[in-house]
Amino acid sequence: MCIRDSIRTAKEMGIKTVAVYSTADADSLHVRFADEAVCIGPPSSSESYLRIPNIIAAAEITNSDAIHPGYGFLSENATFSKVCAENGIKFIGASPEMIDSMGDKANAKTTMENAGVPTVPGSEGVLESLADAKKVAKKIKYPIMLKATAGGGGKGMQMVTCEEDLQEAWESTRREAAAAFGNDAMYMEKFIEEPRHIEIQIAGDKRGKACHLSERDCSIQRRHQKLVEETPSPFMTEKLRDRMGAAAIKAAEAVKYEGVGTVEFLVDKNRNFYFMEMNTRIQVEHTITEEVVNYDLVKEQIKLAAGKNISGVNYLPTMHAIQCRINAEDPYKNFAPSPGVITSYNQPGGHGIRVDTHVYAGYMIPPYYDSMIGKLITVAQTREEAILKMQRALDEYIIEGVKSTIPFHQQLMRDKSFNEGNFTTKFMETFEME
Ligand code: MV4
Repeated sequence: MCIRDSIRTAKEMGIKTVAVYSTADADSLHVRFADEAVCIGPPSSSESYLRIPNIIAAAEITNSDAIHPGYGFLSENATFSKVCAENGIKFIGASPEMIDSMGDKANAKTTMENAGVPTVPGSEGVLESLADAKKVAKKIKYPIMLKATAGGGGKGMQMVTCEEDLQEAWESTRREAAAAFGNDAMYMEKFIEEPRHIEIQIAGDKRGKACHLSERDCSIQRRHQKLVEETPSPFMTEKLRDRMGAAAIKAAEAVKYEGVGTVEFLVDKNRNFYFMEMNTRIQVEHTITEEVVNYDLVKEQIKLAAGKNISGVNYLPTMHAIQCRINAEDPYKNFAPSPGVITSYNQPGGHGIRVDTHVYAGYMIPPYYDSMIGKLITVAQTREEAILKMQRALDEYIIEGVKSTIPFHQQLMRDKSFNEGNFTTKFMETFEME
């Protein structure tokens, strides 16, 4: 994670912390703020942050009781969760069985359908053959989506508009899935036009009891990378939140989900919603939920891991929060990565502003990892005020030496459709920098 979130929370809870870092991250703030730090390898994440034996060794030599995996790297790795358990280290995340079960998208969908959670009409589990695909498509009618069961997050899927295109799509999507995931099993769904991406934060305990913490609207994304998240969703109604919240709890309780997680839905223009995926980790955008329900979700993770029971009361938003992801990318050049040294840095502050970051003036953003510089969050009584506050905060945010997504967010916060709450997952396809 912005590994610092968990260090901060742990400190407040009186828990000693150990940071792990690669040689590219020796100067990172998480290294400075943890009680101890262990170097786990060279810059390449496959030789450091993703190398399970190195992480386990770091835990062993520091006598660590638990590992908080953050939100990237090994946070949804079933093998890692298993190896932690085998070594007597508490993995603050999902069980290996849960990660595997929800990681197989066709299986996750069938599980949810059987539990009574709304899903998109489509194949029953995975497709057996091209002929099977043709039959299902004829029944649900084009356009359809072919999806790799091992995919997710937009990888290994293709929209098909007519039967003539099905064979080629079938072959190419399977080839891609085989190469990317080593698994070419496919399933099919009716294509939902211009959906919104709205997800429900949930928390579950060891007894299998769950509650929800309302939604996040993540429709502003580009190539499956989220740029802005907000809660409540401008598309939400009390009735829809009740229904989606109940469906998310049903989903969590059906699999006896333990810990915090997210149930992702597609929502169409008529406010029909459909289960899409379940995330078995804390997410980058958990911050906005923390702000509107006024609760530290990392603390909740640690408490649930220690055996806390869920009361069954749901958490409803009392405020409006927006998060802009500040990335080292050039929005004028198709969001091309822009690593390098931050020569000058000033971050915004004041009432209702939160900045979660690991950077500072003089910090070098290495080219090896994702390009997130930080997360800028505003909280206010209304959406309108949260947007105005974000405009002010963005104008105060100075980052020199690298290009950042700040100009994009500045333009977005003044965009008419965005201000009207009138946007879907297609929004970024037509957005252009001025
Ligand atoms: C869809 C869809 C339309 N219809 N499924 C993209 C990520 C993956 N989790 C599922 N995705 C989609 N599945 C059906 N039946 C459209 C998308 C989609 C999308 C979903 C959420 C957020 C952004 C998106 C961008 C393009 C496509």
